[in-house]
Amino acid sequence: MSKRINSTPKQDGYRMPGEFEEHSKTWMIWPERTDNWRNGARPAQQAFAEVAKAISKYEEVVMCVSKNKYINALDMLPAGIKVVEMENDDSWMRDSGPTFVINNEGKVRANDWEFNAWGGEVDGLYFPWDKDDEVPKKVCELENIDTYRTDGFVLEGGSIHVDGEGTLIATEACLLSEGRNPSMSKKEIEDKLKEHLNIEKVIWLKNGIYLDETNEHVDNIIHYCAPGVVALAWTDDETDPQYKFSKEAYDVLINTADAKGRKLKVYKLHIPNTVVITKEESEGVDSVDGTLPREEGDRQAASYANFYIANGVIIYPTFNDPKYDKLAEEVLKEIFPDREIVGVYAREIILGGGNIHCITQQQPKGLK
Ligand code: KQY
Repeated sequence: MSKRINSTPKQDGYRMPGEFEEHSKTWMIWPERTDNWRNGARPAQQAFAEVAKAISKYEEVVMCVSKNKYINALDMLPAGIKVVEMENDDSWMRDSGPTFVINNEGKVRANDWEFNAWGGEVDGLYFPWDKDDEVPKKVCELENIDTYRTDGFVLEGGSIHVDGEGTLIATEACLLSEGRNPSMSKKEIEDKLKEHLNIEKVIWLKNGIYLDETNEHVDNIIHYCAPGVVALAWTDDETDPQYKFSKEAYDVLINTADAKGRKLKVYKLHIPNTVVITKEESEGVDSVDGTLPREEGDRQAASYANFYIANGVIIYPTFNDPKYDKLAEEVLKEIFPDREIVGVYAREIILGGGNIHCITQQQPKGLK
């Protein structure tokens, strides 16, 4: 049985490992809400199945599915993927799921952050979100992993990236947003992150990806690839509003030492040509009060930085972009010469507001 622990990971000698450290498995949630996913969520389910299939060639994947969609998911997923019943409000395991931590003996625990659908009553993306908020507890119960619950402190896993060696990168646009922890100062938020992830230094970027509905999660603009190495979403087009965001982030990253005093090596990952919602795509989404509308012509926050590192492989989003899909693959090959680089067509995922990193959550390999 999993217990709730009243201290903090730091006090107990646990730290959040880098995503590039070895995993025991990947957790995902099956998409189904028709006010976010078009055409009864069927195209999104196919895309999620492709992502799960690609990862499962390298490590175990567990797909959490509501009671209603359990048989549908079983039918659509290959036999090697474990399917477990778990109620949810949507399918963003990076954000609603647990953030695992590990100690020097290889024992694994997890942070169970308070989740409020990216901004609660201020600018949250749907209501209610109580089932999502229970996901970490249920995942950890299945794994017999003890948790640290942060009642009163809201965070999503996609709003942080760590190197596992003391440094965390986040955006001010997200972590200091009104809908998360408005009564806490920047310093208080940093202190909380230090206690719960066992880091020593936060590198603050101002913004993330232009029009990202999560208030600009960091995992859409950068990816920690190894200690001292970061991939950054980039554009050379100075007239694109993204240019300012990426240029400012670049300047911060190349001019800030990490917790170990290292200078960061920054790789630029050019964003794809602008992805916008078509009329047909917009019409396929049920419009519901209190949920973000999906309008024809809306620009999507598409970025190749939203890839996933699994054991021996990088799973990165492609957009059928004749130029930049290939360029992203080349840059990723240069960054990760020892991993395979696998692209999965991700248009249906970005139409829901996120990408491959946002729908996956790694559980580190422990010794248990
Ligand atoms: O990008 C993410 N991490 C999640 C996006 C949530 C979108 C909900 N419509």
